Amino acid sequence: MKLRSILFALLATICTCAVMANPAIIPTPKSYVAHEGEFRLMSSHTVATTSTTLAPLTSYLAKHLNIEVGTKGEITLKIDSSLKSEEYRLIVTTDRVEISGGDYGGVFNGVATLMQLLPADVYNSLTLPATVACCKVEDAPRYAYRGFMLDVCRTWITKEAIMEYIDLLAYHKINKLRLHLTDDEAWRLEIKSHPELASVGGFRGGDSPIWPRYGKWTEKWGGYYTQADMREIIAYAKVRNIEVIPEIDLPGHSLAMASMHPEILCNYTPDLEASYGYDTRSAFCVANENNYTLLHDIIREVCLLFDTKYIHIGGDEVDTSQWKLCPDCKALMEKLEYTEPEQLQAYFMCRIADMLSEYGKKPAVWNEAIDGGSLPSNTLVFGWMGVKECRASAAKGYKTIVMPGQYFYFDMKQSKREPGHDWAAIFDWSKTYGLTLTSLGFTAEECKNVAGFEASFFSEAYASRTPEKADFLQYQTFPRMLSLSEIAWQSSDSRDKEVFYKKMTKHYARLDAMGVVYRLMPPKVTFENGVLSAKSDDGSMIYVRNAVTGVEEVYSSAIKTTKPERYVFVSRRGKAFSPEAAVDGYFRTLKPQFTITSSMPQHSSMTFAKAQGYGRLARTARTCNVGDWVQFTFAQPVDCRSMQVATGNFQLPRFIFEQGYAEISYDGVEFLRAGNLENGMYIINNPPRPIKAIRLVCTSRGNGAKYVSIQPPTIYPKL
Ligand code: TNX
Repeated sequence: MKLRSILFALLATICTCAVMANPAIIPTPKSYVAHEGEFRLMSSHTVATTSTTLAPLTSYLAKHLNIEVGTKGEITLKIDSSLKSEEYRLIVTTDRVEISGGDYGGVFNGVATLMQLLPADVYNSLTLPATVACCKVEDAPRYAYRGFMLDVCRTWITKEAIMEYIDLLAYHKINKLRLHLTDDEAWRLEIKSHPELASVGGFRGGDSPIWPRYGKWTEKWGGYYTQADMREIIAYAKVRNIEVIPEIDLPGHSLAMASMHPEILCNYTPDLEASYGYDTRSAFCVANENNYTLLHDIIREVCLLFDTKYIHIGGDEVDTSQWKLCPDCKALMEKLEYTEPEQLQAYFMCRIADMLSEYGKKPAVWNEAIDGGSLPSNTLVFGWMGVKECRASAAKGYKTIVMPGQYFYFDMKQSKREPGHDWAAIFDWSKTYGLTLTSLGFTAEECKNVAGFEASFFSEAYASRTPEKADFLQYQTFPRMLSLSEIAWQSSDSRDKEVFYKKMTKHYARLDAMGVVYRLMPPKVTFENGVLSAKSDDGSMIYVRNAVTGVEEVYSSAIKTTKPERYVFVSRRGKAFSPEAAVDGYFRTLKPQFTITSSMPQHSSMTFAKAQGYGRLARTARTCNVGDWVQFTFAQPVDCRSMQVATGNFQLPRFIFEQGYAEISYDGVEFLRAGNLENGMYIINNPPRPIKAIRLVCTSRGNGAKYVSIQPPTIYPKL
């Protein structure tokens, strides 16, 4: 008995030490050494510095600590030139806290670590006195570039929302925010020499020349940043050690520009029948000299506005077929003895790079931009398409940012039935966390050219999901952002998913205090011997919904049942929530035989038969117009609990009937009007009788796409 209690006591001591020696700091510092005792932060304490450079940081920290800036300074910040850029040392003793950094960024990193050593309400409103365990932290990042890219074009994101998001990045030592400011759907930055670019191009739909291809179709919708707004964003980010890098996406992805200024396009008359008259060409004509005059105006203003050394000038997904049809581009190719249109892109990018160098800036580009020829050797390349492209860029000697979609596109879904894109992959935090350059096959030479990692959030699927709220952006990017933060910072290549997951779940209390709507892992559901149970390991509460009655309650104990498929579980804590979890039976779908008919002709290769086989989606040969319809007719009437029929790609509200309604037939003859379409789709729950056919009827004109996609129906059986 005695021996057992001694053993217990010993174990308890070991555990406490382990916890003390390992506070859940994300990203993990190089070295954390725990010391005896604790520092007690009182409201009478002050933050002090003798460095004028650090003055903004003293206010930033004092505000979070709920104390004043002063001269006495129980908490002191200083620059120590023996430390490198972004390196820091944090010493906590019983009577003081000292943060030294190699530069502003280093001290900021120390401040961010100190905040993680305090109670979580430091992110909200810190209660004093508060304690910090004595320790010494010595730390520095692995990569100087730890970035995040935000697409503010497909979804308009306000200045205030960007600033709030900057705080979240800063807390995790992400130090670059790249703003994707122009795209096919919008132009978001004021250019004083061409004010219409933003004042007209910042809005789509309604009477705007830019048609509404994503979300909010029924209204004129959008916004833009004035140069004064942008200066505020830059300054706000700078205090938080974040550099704002602009992207002007050229020469493709320029449909918004072209909708306002069709004269930038290639010199031929396109066939606009499939797109209901909307010219969807999106690339600048390379041969038109006036284009370079316009672009010089833009580049000049962008260079003067942003103090970063790199300006991203795009270069992705250029539709070179436009240049092949253009007599002027063809003549230029001949003159320059080019054989491939990609060479024209390199020519174009080099000319823009020349403009940048006039203002002392360096070019940053997407990976395709280096395919058609060499760019200046100081170009920074962003490898998004895949690992192969990142390695190729690094092998050619370009400084490269590694961000392949299948690890770093946080607009991808986190599991099969959640919202988001899926073209690159479906993945959660663990895939991003697990990445190492060596496991991806990078050679030592290639690794030397990797300047860092970046994650991105493209916002096509956000526009239709109440963009006024931060929920979707935050849900998609947290906790995946924690993985990015960790791998871009931590010097070692060792990865232990279980250890990191435990650390994340401790960090969740901080995300709660920050008010983040993050994604929890779904509860683990098991069904054995007639007993259904659910478990979570992240401090969340589990709720269970009866799928037949719709009643939801807190899950407190295992459920005895012969129908486990009737129960759906979800975890929640703070504002965070998980996707639904249940036994497979709940998610089972029916695939009854059906045919598609339509007033619109079908696409030549993506035929209706493709969708009828429940394989891929089908396409029409042209966009829709008022009165167009698509009908799904079942061989036998279908008895089900829910049926969803849809135009458009799931989760990507484009190629759809923007507006319309559904008609339902129980006999195949008489059609009754049902509800309106939402994001191009219609869902009927608990139909009173088996369904013979559903027809979707369009009440709006085409939205600027060239076709409508048609999905096979999703049908859930009765439970
Ligand atoms: C690819 S990333 C694109 C974007 C899309 C994104 C959606 C890149 C250079 N081009 O235009 O928004 O996929 O995930």
